[in-house]
Order: sequence, then structure tokens, then C-alpha cells
Amino acid sequence: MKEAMGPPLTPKPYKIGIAPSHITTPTAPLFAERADDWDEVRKKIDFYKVYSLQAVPPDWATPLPVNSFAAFVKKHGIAVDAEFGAFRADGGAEEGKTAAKRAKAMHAWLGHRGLKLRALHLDGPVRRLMDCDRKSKGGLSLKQAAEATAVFLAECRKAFPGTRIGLITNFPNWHYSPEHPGMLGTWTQRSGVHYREVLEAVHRAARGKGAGFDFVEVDCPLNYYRATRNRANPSRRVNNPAKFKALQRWCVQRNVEFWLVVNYDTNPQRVAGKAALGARLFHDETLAYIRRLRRDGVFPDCFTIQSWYKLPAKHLPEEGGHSFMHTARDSIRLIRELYPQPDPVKVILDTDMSGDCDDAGALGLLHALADLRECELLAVVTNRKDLANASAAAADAINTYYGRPGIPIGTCKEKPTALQRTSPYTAALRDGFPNNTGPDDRAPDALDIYRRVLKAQPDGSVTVCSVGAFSNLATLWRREPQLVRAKVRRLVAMGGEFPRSKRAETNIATHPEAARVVAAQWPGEVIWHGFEVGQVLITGEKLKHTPASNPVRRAYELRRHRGRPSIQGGQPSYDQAAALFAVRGASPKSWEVISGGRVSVDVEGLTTWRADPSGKHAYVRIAGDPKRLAAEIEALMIAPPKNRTTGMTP
Ligand SMILES: [Ca+2]
Repeated sequence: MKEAMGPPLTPKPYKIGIAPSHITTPTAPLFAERADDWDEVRKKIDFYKVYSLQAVPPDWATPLPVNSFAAFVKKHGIAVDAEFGAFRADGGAEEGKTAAKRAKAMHAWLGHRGLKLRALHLDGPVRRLMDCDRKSKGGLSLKQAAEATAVFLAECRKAFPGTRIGLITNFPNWHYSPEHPGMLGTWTQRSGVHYREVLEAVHRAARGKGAGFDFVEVDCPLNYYRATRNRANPSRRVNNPAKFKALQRWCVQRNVEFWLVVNYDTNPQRVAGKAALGARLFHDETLAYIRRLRRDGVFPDCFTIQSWYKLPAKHLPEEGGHSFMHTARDSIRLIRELYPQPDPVKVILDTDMSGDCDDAGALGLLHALADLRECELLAVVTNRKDLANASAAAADAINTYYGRPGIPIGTCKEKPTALQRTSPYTAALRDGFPNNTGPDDRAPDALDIYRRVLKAQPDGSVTVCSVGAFSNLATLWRREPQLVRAKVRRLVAMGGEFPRSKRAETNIATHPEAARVVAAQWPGEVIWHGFEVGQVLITGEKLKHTPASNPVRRAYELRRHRGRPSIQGGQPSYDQAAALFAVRGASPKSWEVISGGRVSVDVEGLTTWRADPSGKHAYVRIAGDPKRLAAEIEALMIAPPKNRTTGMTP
């Protein structure tokens, strides 16, 4: 099989998860509160993978204590993945449907406990598909079996909306001749079918049903990865790094992610019953695997640090020197060191958290992006005097819900500007959710917060996201021009309409003089998001699926849009669009950026775009389907907080 050619493999963002519950490992001790390796691990992982079987285990598997597990992951905002393997490709055409029903029944406990499945890792189909064809007469053909798998994928999409679904492939098993005969190699040997054919066949069949898979997860312990000779036939050379990269390219070309299990096969006979030796070997070799992958230029979209059958069990609870959680902790540290991620975008949100609830949505979205390590929220400043005097408290309630109660908050002390109203939701957020900022008129001044926060940051590093009036920014520019020049990388501003507005847009009209100053004098890059951008991005209805303790949900219940609560049908995402752009930038899938010009604001508050090669302004239009962009925004708005704070903060 020839290697697929494709774009070069380069560093990119990735996720890290753990699967400490491998079949026979007792897991209950993990869910007790303790300050040890587990404490560090749980803060750094993106997901915890369980085995579907563990909820209702057969006698050979260890049960997962679902209640304490659910309470724990909920409390710490850890997403749940599941590995599911109850699938038989030889079951004929109906097997796809039957297996999907089984999957649904086996994961019902998640839904019953208020949890959602982030990803379903399908073990089984690929292995069994390899057993189905070619040399065995009377079995299903690869095409028939792939068709059944595609039915299964389509049924699972219906049963688990929003859950990512992928196929596990157990390496080694690529060629007609087995490199490592044994558990899996024999199947290829018998059927003559190998992984690439299986993946391609399922990919085609699933696409035909509009139900492709999202990722391929390779499960290949280091022992097998580093082999250079075919075990059955040592005269044949083996090159697994090249195969990994070929599969990775195959994935890139089909817009499928490449996930990887990292571990080491501590087969009991290898360590002759010496459990401590096995655990140590597991630790050292798992770390060696990560180093090796980096050296070989393998860049997965996701690492799963997975235990290896029985041995880690002997070291639970977490007291041994090389327990699974100790290995996970060291592995995560090493991955972060060897695979550096792009630095998070440093953001200050300047918001009129008062009238519309999209400000609350934008703040929630920034927290979700902070949970993904894509941004760091440096401060929140409010810019339109909220007659309820609770704009800062509302922002604090949202920060606290997302586990960041310490983010500095400042308020605008300007005299009342135009369009003052009593907020429909800020007082409710102040009174109904933990926060400790106090009334707006006693909160720190926005200018002081800007000064303090900007001074502490490296030059040219801060993105200001302005989603309200320009009062604070005009003051900041007048009073601290050097600080603006030195520290602010770019300003992303929601306001106006482009290329030319017919009437004054709210954020301009609230304080036209301030908007004129910023448009005419701001020294650096300004990206304008006119109201026409967010207007067509309707989000917020799915906040219904978030807990009642979510203050953003409450804001959407209370703010009305078109004569009904915003949560009933959603409302435009003016501010979320700007916040998303501030962090993720000009992704061509989402944005067309018109640059090389300047925006001016006239005395009536009308905005006009003028081309000017020396101009540092730009405005944006949505590229592609607004529904796709709205879905991206809404998914972030409803993402569960990773480090959710419970109870009052001091
Ligand atoms: Ca706003």
C-alpha cells in the first residue's frame, strides 16, 4: 500500500485524556477527594474515557461506581468519553441498528445523571471487519460489513447528537502478511483485509449516509510501535513511524482527526508477577513513547493516556511511586513540554453587560475558550452605566461560575451616556449567583484596571475586545496613549455597520463622541464587526441544556427578544462573534476580512468604510454558512465549565 501524500505534518492544538479504568482496574478510589497526582491530572485533562461495559459489567470486568464517578466529573467539569465494542460485523445488515440500540442502552446512565458523551470510541468494528472478507467463503463482503458499520454510525449520530464518533484501529496490522502474529495479526492473515481498506470502505459507506466518523484512534503500545522487524518473518523490515504518518495524512485529507493511545504493554509474563516492576516499566515506557513520537514527527489531534490491563490496579489507591495517575501526571507534563501549544490569546473584554444578553453569552464563550487554553481572560471592564448598578456583579457571577472568580473587574464612571436602561438580568445575576464585586459605583475604575493589567503584560500582547460603548477606550487612549501603543496588539470592536450604516448602531449611539475618538485616533489595528454580522447568528436556545446554576442561561431567560425570552429560540450573537474573532482570529472557514482602510464615525454616529492603503482598520463578513458559525458559537456557550466553582467564594 502506498503512502498517501499530503500537507506536511506540523504542530497544532490537541487534546489530552485519560483512560485509567481499563477493564480490570478498580476505579472507586479515584473519586475520593485527595491532593496528589490525581489532583493535578484532573485539572489538565480534556476528558476521561470509560469503558461502556463498566456501568453494567460482566464478571470479568470491574464496575465503575457510576454515581460517585458522575458526581466527580460534574463537579470538576471533566468531559466523559466512552469506548464501546459490542459490535459484530458478521451480524448482517441488521447489526448496525442492533449495535446502536445496544450503545444507547449502555450509555443511558450518563444521561440519567445529567452527563453528556463527548466522544464515542468504537472498538471492535475495524477488527471484525478485517475478519470478514476475501479468503473466507460465505462471510460478509467488506462492502456489506462497511455498510452495516455505516448504519451503526448513522444511528449513533441520531442517538448521541453532538457526540464525536471515531473508530479504534489496533496496530500492528497493516499488511496481508502479519508483522506480529497473534491476537489481531491472524485476522488479517486469514482474510487478507487490512486497516486502510477497512477505513476507506467505512468512510465511503458512512459518507453515503451523511454519517462519517470524526476520528481514527490508533491503539498501538510502544512495544509494537518500535519494532523494526516482522516477528513472523524477521527478514522483513517494519516501519511503524512511516505508517503512523501515512494514516495521519489519510485523516487530514478526509477531514478526520488522528487520535492516539499512549501506553506500554506490560504483559504479566514480561515482569514475572512483579507488579512494582510492571508499574515502573509502564511509567518509563509510556514517557519514552511520547518522546519517540515527537522525535518521529507524529502530531496527534488527541492523546489518550490509557492504563494497561491488570498491573496498574495493584497500585490503586494512589500511593505507589508509579501508579497510573503518577504516569498520567508525568505524561501530561511531558506532552505539554514537547508539543508546545500556541500561546493563549490575552483578552480584555470591554462590555456593556446590561441591556442585551449577548454580552453574557460573549463572556461565557471567552471562558469556554479559556478552558480550551485558547485564551487568557485578563480583565472585564464595563462601559455603559447600568441603572441596576449591577453590571460588574453580573460579570463576576459569570466569572465565578466558570471557576475564575479572581478576574479583575472595573466599571465606567463617566456621566450617564445615552440609551440608559435598567438591565433585565444583571440584578438577578447579582442576587441569584455567587459573586462578591459589589455595586458598579463602588467597583474599581475601568481606567485603573486597564492601567494595572496592561502594565503587567508583555509588549504587543493584549487583544481588547470591545462589545459595547467606546467610553473606556476613548478615556484610556486620552490618558494612557503610551500604554495603548506599547501593549495592545489589536482591538476587535463590535459596532457600526459596513461598509456604511443607515442609522447609528447602538454601541456608537450610546456614546458617539467616544466612538469618534477611537475610530479617528486609535493607533493600532482595529477589526470592526458591524451589527449585520451578529444579526444572522442566532444562538442561545441550547442554554436550556445547561444547569440552572449557569448565570448565562439565566440572562437568556430574562432578556426578551421578539416578544419572547431569548432562550426560547435564541437571539443574535453580535458580541459572541467579536469575542470568537478576538481569540480564534480570521479563520477563512468563518471570515472574510476586508482590510486596508479606515472607519470613520460622523456627528450623527453613522459609520463609513473608506479604502486607505495606510489604514490599520478592517471589517469582516461571514464566509460560508452562518448556521455553521452560529453552531460553533453556541457549542462554546454551552460547554460545561472545566473548573467550575461551587458555593460562595471568599
Ligand atoms: Ca454588548
